Parts: sequence; C-alpha cells; structure tokens
Amino acid sequence: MQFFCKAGSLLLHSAHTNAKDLKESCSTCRGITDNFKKGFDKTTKKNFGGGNTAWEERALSKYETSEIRLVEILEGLCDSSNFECNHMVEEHEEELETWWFKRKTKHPDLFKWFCIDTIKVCCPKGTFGPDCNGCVGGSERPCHGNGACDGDGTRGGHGRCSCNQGYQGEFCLDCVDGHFNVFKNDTFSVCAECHASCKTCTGSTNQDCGECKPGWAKSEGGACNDVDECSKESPPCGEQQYCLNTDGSYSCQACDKACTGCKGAGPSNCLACAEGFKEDEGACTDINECEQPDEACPGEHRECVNIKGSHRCICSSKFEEKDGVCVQTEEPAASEESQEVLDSEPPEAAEQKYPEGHEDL
Ligand SMILES: [Ca+2]
Repeated sequence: MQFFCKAGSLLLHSAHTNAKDLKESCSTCRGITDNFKKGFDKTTKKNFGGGNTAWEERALSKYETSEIRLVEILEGLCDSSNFECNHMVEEHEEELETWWFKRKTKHPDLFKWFCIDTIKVCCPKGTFGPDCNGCVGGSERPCHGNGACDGDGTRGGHGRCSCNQGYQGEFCLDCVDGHFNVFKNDTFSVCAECHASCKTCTGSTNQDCGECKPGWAKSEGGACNDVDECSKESPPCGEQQYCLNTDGSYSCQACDKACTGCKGAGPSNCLACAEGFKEDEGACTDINECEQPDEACPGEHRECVNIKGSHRCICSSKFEEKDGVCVQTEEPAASEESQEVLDSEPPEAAEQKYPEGHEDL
C-alpha cells in the first residue's frame, strides 16, 4: 500500500503535462462510486426472503454492514477489462474498507469522501486543478453560466472557459460577431443572434446592423437589404445557366436541355431552342425527326426512333448492324456445330430451311 501511494504521487508530479489523465482519474473514480452505489442497492436484502422472521431481521442487520457484503460490492466495481478502474480499486481498497466500517454514517456521500477528500482525484463542482481552485468566473457559476470550465470537478485542467455558442472572451460575457447583448453587467450576460443580414449589430432587426454581411447592402434608410446579384449588368452565371436570387446570396441553375441559354427554369424560359428542339407555343419542344419529309434513317431495313432532342436509327427486327448496313440476324440454330451440317447439305436445301426469313424481306 505504502509503495503504491508513493508511486502514485510521484506519477502525479511527473505528469503535470498529462492533464487528460488527471481528468480521467476523476471520471474513473466517479464510475467506481456509482458502481458502489449500484452494488449497495443490489445487495440490499440479498439472500433473504422478506425479512419477516426475527431470525431474518437479525441476520439481515448483520449482513447490512458485513465484510461479506462489502466484498460482494467490491467485486462489481470495475469491468475486468478496465485497467484504470481495477488499479484504482486495488490501490485504495483500504480506504473503501475504512469508509464502509467507520465513515459511512458520518459521510454518506462516498464520491465526496472518497474521490474528492480522501484520494483527491476529483474536486467539488466549479473548481479544478491540484488544489481545487475556483473556475474562471467563480465556482458558483463558472464562466458566468455561458461556458465550460476546463477541468471542472477534476484535479486537472487550467480552469479557463470554453464559451458556449454566441459568447466569447475570458469570462464569456462578450458576444461573438453576429450576436448582440440583450443584457450585460459584470457577472451576467445574455447574447442573442443578429438579423441574418448583419455582420455585427446592436439589436435583432435588419435596422440594427453595424456592418452588413456579404450579399447584403445598406439602404438609404440604414437597413441591410439583399443584393440582387441577378439584376447586375454582367450576370454572374454561365451561358447554359440562369441566375436565381436568394436572401444574402444567389445561385446558378442549369437551363432546361431544350434551351440554348435561358432566363428561368423549364423549356418555356429559353432564349433560343437547343438543337433537336423547336419553338412551339412559347416553349421549346422536341422535333420528331422520324416524321420529317426527309427520311431520317435512309437505308434498307432501318427504322427511326425519336428521342428527346434527337433520334436514333436502328435495324429492323431480325436485322443487325454490320459494317454500316443492316443484315439479317443469323438464327440461333446456325451455331458452329450445325453450320457444318448445313454446309455439307446441298445449297438448295439450305435455302429452303429459312422460308420465313425471306418473308421479312
Ligand atoms: Ca441576393
């Protein structure tokens, strides 16, 4: 035991850089005392029927404060894989025994007695560090209620504040850009969000802006209003896009594929129709090339298929493309094996084998 304690304090000394470990020691200890409480509740009236008989009453009151019960509780304090926890329990088993037999009544809060006051790995709420000093802003309301104190409740940390969203400064009393003070004195501060148009502000409307955010500009009346980027002389979007103004910004949207250039969404907002489309009742609509007077798919056994903005030429049924012309598809029966048989037959007979094929011609 003596060895452990010395080694432990040596470790604490050499590990002042290891603030994270100090914070973890406290949470390990908290886990131990939480599990102690669970084990205590679980062993209440354990192994006893209802505690009705006189014998049971006597046995129960003996068990309540017994070493047997303590051992049962100690066994459940740590997961077997949790090295830190098992190490801490092993190192401080004596103290836990002392509390169980001698201090429990006077100091019922095991966390406070064990983690804070005895093995000194934790601090009271609102304090931090080796000596449990008050956090920035005081231990009552660390960071004036607008942030978290580093190391709060542990023997680690530096006690400084990381402020909540909207707050800044050492004491978390100042507002960040885009926020303004609804209320502020030396110890209290409430910040609220500015209007979306303000970079800085003194109130909640667009009239209260100090500086406007990008995409907004001050009007003559002093309010920040949206800039309509789309109405500028040189529009910010590409040729196949139209501009969509939004509050504080804009976006460039793709034109409909029926358009060459456009002023809005859909085929009715085209500046000109794209190739394969023609104007029809104010909108660019697909040209059906297959119904044009000029044959779109010249050549024998070819068919025309209209698609949006174009058309495709395909071979008719039972024909396939070969070297730029449509030729008759070979029947599945004419595989290599049967081809030999066919070849050995007289040509007339072979031709007669496909009367249906010729009908398609
Ligand atoms: Ca805009």
